[in-house]
Amino acid sequence: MSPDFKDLTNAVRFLSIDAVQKAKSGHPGMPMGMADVATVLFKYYLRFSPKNPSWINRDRFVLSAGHGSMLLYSLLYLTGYKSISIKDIQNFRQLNSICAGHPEYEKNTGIETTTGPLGQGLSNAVGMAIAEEIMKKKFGSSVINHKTYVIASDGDFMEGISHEVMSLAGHLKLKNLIVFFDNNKISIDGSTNLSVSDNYKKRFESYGWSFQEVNGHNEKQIFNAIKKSLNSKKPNLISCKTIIGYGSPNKSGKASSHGAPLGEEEVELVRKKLKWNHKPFEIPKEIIKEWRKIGEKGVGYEKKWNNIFNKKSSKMKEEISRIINNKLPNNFNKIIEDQKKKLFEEKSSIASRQSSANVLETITKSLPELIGGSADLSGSNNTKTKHSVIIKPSNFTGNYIHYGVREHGMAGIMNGMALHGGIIPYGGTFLIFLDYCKPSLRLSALMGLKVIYIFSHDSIGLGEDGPTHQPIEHLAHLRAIPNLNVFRPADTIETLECWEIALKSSTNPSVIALSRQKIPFVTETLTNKNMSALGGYELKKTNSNPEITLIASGSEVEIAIDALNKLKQNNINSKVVSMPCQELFDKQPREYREKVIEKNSKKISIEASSIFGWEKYVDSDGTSLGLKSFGKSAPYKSIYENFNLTSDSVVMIAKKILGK
Ligand SMILES: Cc1ncc(C[n+]2csc(CCOP(=O)(O)OP(=O)(O)O)c2C)c(N)n1
Repeated sequence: MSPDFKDLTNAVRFLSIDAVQKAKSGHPGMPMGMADVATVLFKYYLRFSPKNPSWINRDRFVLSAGHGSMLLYSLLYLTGYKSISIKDIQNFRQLNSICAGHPEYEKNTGIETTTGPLGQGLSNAVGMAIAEEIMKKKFGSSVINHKTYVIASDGDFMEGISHEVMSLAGHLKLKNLIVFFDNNKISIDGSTNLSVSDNYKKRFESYGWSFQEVNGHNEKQIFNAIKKSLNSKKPNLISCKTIIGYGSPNKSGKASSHGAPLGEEEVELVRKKLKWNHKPFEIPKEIIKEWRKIGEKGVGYEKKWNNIFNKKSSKMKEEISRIINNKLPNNFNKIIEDQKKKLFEEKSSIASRQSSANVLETITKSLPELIGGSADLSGSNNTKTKHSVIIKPSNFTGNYIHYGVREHGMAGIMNGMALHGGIIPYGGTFLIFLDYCKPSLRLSALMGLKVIYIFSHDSIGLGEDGPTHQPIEHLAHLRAIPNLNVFRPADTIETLECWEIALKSSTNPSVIALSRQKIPFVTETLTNKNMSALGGYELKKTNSNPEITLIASGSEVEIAIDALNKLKQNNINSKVVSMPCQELFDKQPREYREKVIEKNSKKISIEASSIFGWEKYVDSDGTSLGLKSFGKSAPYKSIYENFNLTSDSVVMIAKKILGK
């Protein structure tokens, strides 16, 4: 007898619970509860290709309830992805196993993204759905026409980010987004009645979503709901009433099945109840065969798509291949080179946020994959240029997204666009509001995504808006995140260079911190070399044996140069090091670093920010100028004076250190 629907779903359930049991850790309840929904999706609807997990027009599948990762691994193994073997499943949650607890993202494996921090997957999926619409508009619906499916749990919808992104998805009418809500009414602390009384139907409908509710264990109902959603004009929420830990006599419907192995005895009871007479990790051949048949359908989907794609113009094919493979256009270096020359001739003293806008103005036309936006601060972040075209509901011709006041959503959506491929997202807000989007920014770094964060108003230099708006600890915080470049450029040339590096960094995100206030042009010599790529470099010195090295970033390079001139008048030789990116400087060879930060000199660092972290450059007999408290509300020059961030203070400190 050929395997039936129950056999298919039970294969998913038992692989999941046996892996969790073997690892003695993990979350069996969700895979047991959602096995039916996932099986209907993979069996009847999902267009995917295990033989080519990166096929550009595949449907995306996001497991926002990432704790249920065994559900995904089981599905990938069963449908025939080479990336997941039965051994990998047996190694669930072990060192270096691809089957990690919360796998986030693994390129070319079928693991699109599953999020540990609840709510993130929803935001990624919204980003993927936007990316799909943008690319469809660009290349035509015969080439890009996929869906984005998500499984999300109670916890996902409790998180604030879910509100931000679902609201924007409704506004943009992302009809190709289909979210399955694992509505099992259980979270870790027990019943969701403890903390939620939302009327979900009203909630989702008020966002402009279509809402359906099904019994999440009824194949037909699930099938029909997905079918209906395929023709929807709105984003789709399918609330699936499920039983967590389905099949477990003593733990189903209870929080106890959520996040711990069921226990050997209970697993045996589940085997009896679901009539699964197979040993752990043993899936009968006929059932595997049936699952593999589902995976093999992908060859046909892809073949059909290739036939269409191959008939497209070579220009289009090359362009798609370029942006999918993260390659910049051939003329990109020339554009940067020419602009650098121009900037050097102009020597403009402008706010670095304005310099950033100028960079965007220069590159946007040649980089159609660059999709910008801001969380309602476009005019302040200078992220919108004359080449920006607004993306509107049901019209994705543009290259600029008004995210609204949704910093967290913006960052999660940018991750989703980067994960989708074919898009380089950049988005702006004030540096202070890093606090409102940091969880997603951390995931950009963890997943190694090319996402560019434009954080303007980067210090007390923003002035009168005062301490609530003045970032203090934020740069230190960002610099503590692995795999992230934090740039703070000092003038128009450095801003161009930092943008160039960010655009050429394929496996890490970048933050470009920008000043609100005007800053002078400080570059001394014109070179085609990207000096900011060294992280820090010698900008100016008064002789070859400086007694003092002044290390500064961004707007404080001006103070350092002023101090150098004043020190000279006091017969003290010094040098100024501009440090636009500590992460890149720290990667330079020791000889270079010791040459730039003169080993035998006394060091003073200057940054209008927390001094935390600068101690690595100034020895115990050096000093870091910065802030140890929150800022002040006043015109910016008086705030700088209030905190002794002036060239006179630098001179005084230098003299003191040198005993002069
Ligand atoms: C941002 C965030 N906070 C907390 C957690 C820890 N956590 C993991 S699952 C979960 C809630 C589980 O409830 P639900 O989302 O309904 O999943 P289910 O029990 O249905 O599997 C929590 C609080 C997390 N992963 N992310």
